[in-house]
Amino acid sequence: MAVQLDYLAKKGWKASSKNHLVTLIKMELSEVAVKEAKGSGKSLRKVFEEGCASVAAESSTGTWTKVFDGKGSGIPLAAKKKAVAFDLDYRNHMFKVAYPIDLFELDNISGLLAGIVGNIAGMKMVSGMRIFDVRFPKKMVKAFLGPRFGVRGVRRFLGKKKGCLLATVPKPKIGRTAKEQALLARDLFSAGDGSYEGIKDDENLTNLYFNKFDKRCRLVHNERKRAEKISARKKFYLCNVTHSNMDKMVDRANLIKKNGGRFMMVDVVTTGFSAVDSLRRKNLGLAIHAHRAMHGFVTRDNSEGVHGSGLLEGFSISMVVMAKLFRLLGVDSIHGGSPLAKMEDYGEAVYISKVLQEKHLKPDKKIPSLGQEWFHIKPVWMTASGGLHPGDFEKILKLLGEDIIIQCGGGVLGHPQGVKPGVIAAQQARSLFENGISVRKFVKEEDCSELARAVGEWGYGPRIVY
Ligand code: CAP
Ligand code: MG
Repeated sequence: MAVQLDYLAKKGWKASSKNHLVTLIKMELSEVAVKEAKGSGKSLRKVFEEGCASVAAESSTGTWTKVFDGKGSGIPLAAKKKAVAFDLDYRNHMFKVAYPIDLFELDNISGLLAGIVGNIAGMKMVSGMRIFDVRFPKKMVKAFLGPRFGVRGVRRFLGKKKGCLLATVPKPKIGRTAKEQALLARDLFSAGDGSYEGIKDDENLTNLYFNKFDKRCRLVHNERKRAEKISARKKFYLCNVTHSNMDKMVDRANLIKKNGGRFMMVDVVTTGFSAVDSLRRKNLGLAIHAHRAMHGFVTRDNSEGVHGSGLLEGFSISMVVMAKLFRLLGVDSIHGGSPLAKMEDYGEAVYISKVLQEKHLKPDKKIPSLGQEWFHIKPVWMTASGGLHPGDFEKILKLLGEDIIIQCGGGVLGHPQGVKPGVIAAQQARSLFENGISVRKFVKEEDCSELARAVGEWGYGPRIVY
């Protein structure tokens, strides 16, 4: 689409951190665009520039052709408030777009995305695109509450001054009755030294005839209360309120509160930005645990270009962007991958933990990124999950730090000696790390320990979820 190149900033132009929202994009030109260029004698450089300008136009005030620009046309303001493409990297086909924030309703994520991401993946001249990052100016960050509890608030209500949190999601992911899930909670909370903190619903466990939400909520929280009394340690249950009807989610959240719960779990991608924003702004008094089910259809791209250089074949938005959006919207913890789990060839998990927890986030040296100032927005727990087992804890804690929830399903419930030994293996792995003792040394000396049996079964490094 030929547009006036006034959607292209002059070389060397820089966005204002105060008045612009900035996106970082990689874009591949389609065969149609390349062919057209060859046919019209245009250089590929020129076509790339046009493509960047088209993205800026299409995602702000422009369209594919000149339109009526007389009185009442809106053109003068459109020209003033237009986005511009800048910092073009002709080799890797990367570029940035700067949007004046007057283009957006400051506290409206859905509206923002309809602008900056809305139509651009549909452009004929583009054959692949990835939104690597978005950087929000202070005025927009200030429009959001961010997490109500965050890392410190959760530590406070759990009475857990330091160290990571351990949780398990029942596997099979669906199959237990509410009563059976409650009995599993009893095993998790009582095994070993009683220090295992959490149980979580799986992302697709909602309200099923054999595992009704209200019965599961009541029975598992009863086990939590029982365990807290016996162990004098606080526990948590990430109880999944997910539903496409907000009223039902609020009813479920209130039932969690009635049972003395401290967390609700929400599948934030399938319920959407509006649901998460509304749940946070209702201030229901519960920490929000965000599961990212379905994110793979947004964040995944198997082509070489996903690392910034090389050809990009798909259309995607990075987990870095998703993590930023949900931290802004106010979740207290979110699944962010793990340095060892599925999709880790992106090498993003460590940076995602920084996106979630640093106040003055710098761009990453390897991942195309923009950094972010977070102002009042609290740090968020990073949940590391996906094929993890006690043999992984040492590396994960070294790389991600201790403000994380390590979530093991099969890695605890699949222990060769059973569930409670699986919990004990996890407790041993955490305590070895906290005492600076190498797992390999321990396993060699204590070859009959539950941890040694777990390592004997799974070694070190995650089991890739097939
Ligand atoms: C992980 C997951 C899976 C895990 C846990 C979860 O999601 O959906 O159930 O793989 O099972 O609910 O934690 P993320 P296991 O990858 O988005 O964290 O430990 O058996 O892999
Ligand atoms: Mg799951």
